[in-house]
Amino acid sequence: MTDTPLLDSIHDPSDLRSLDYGQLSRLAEEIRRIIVETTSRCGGHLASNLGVVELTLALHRVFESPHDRIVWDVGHQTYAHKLITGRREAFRRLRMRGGCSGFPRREESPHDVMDAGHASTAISYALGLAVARDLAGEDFNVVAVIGDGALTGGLAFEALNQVGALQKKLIIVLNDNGMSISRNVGAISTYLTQLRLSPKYARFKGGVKEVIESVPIVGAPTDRLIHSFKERLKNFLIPEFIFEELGIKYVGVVDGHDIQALEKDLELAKQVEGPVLIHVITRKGKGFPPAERDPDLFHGVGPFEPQTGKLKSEGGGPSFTETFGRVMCDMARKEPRLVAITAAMKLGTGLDDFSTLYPSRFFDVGIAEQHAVTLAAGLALGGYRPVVSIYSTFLQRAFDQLAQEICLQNLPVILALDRSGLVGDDGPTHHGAFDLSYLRLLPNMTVMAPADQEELRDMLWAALEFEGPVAIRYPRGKGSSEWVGPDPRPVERGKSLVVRGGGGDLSLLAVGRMVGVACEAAEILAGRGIQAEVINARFVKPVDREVVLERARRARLLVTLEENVLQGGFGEAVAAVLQEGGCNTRLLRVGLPDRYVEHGKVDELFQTLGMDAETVADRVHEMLTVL
Ligand SMILES: Cc1ncc(C[n+]2csc(CCOP(=O)(O)OP(=O)(O)O)c2C)c(N)n1
Repeated sequence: MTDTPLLDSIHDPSDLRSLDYGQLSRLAEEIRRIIVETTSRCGGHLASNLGVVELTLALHRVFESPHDRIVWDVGHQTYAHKLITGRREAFRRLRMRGGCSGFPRREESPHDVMDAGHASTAISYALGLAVARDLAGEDFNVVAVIGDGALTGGLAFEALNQVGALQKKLIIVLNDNGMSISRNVGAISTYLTQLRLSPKYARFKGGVKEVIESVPIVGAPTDRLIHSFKERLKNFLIPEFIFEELGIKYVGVVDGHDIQALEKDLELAKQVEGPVLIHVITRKGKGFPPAERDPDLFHGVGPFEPQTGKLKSEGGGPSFTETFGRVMCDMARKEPRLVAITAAMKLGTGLDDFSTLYPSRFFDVGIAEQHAVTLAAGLALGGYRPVVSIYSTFLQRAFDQLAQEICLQNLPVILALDRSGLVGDDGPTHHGAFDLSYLRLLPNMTVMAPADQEELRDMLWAALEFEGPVAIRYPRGKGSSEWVGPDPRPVERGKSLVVRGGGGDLSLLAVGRMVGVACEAAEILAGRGIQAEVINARFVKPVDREVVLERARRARLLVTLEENVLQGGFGEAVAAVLQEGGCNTRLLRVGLPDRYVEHGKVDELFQTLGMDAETVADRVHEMLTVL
């Protein structure tokens, strides 16, 4: 049991105000110990959280949450915030069923301003809150905390654009650690590095301003000349003017691990009438050497040994992600036009080796999913074969780009959708619950789902041969195959595969990982004397109409199984085929419900949702008895 006397005395952020700076630094150490201990058991966003402990304490001492609103971008860095806002007990079961979410959730605490999980939203939220405050004639502070990684997202710039124009009282804390998940990318990131590495600018700034201000202004013609001279001098000497030029006061740079310094600047910012940005420098992984050395690996981790940081191995064959990474390298060797695009998820999507082997054919665009998709469209127009590797949940951002820039023009872009279906611990913001629905409705799109890693390999190779856009969606974690060789088997477009023969009056048509569940359910049913055929659908678009209609004509019951919301999913596609084919065969659709699914282990969630083999077998059995 970790000894944390100071943290034990904090039940509400107001309790922080009676502590002196010595006690605060000991409290920060206690919080770090709890974060490391808990994350080592439950997994989570370790490095980001260790980096913002002092910043969190300073924010909660200067501002009075929940009266003042602290809006955390992404929300993956809110562990210290949770620990000091009365959630110590729930934090013991971080990301587990019934325990604390790994992200802000309004239902958890009044200190969580919004439910979060996707990046680059904080400034928009904060501006909305500030506008609402002023419209209602209320009086409170609004603070948006956004990382330098999240600042690569276009949404953040759309917000800054309006922040500068509206001039509302609003504080933006830029938490700059030089890292997104991997090292941050792009011109803005280079610009921030320039500011960070030049603390002299911060000291120098005041002096330079005075010099500029002291340039005399006399008479009308000189006025314009002098003004333009001042502008150029300013831009040359003070690069932080990029924010100032947008109408946002800039304060920085501030050491994000010095609570006293942070408090001073936050207090200052509180006095400013319009928008102000405080540039805070933090170290990702601070205080836990393995995470400081390897912040990208420890950005989001599974269980590890708290003493050494050694990750606990899951065992078994390669994950879908690893398989994707390997196959991409194989394909790149044979297809020189193949290029890979990721939106700040190089490690998460398995493109690490690819980026080393083929640096000129690899593009990390930052947290910019919309741009990733349109960039792919441009590359395809230029004769290349782009593969956009992206988590299912984050592709939601780029729906219009898929519709307009990819599908309308039938461009040969491959979308590799990792983390499709339930992701488990990260919960509702991260489940890939909708992709089959939002992809299926787009003309020209082919949508595939492999049942295991070997089939992922086959589908990736096949996608290179298909015309037009192709999406391949696969889940987090390991599939059933132990080993994946390099040579693909052919995949015929729109054709399903029988994986278990049955008695003819019951067919289970399953998508992706649900093929495994269907096989298990068929086994259970066989034990009860009911023979069920299992078909791996492989294609959600186009659906294998021939097989569906043929089975429908002889079966008493068809069952579809998918890890996607039932609305607009595979089951609905099959229902349409049945209706159009004039079949009134009974159809049972198994899939995700019409609500956001909470966090927890995938197996547990499957059970709760009635999507595990045992429950599916029971439901099928019950239906057959009344048919
Ligand atoms: C739209 C979207 N794309 C991708 C992600 C995955 N993601 C979570 S945190 C993160 C990096 C954020 O970097 P930064 O804002 O600098 O925070 P840090 O972890 O460095 O503190 C990414 C890419 C996301 N949450 N949302």
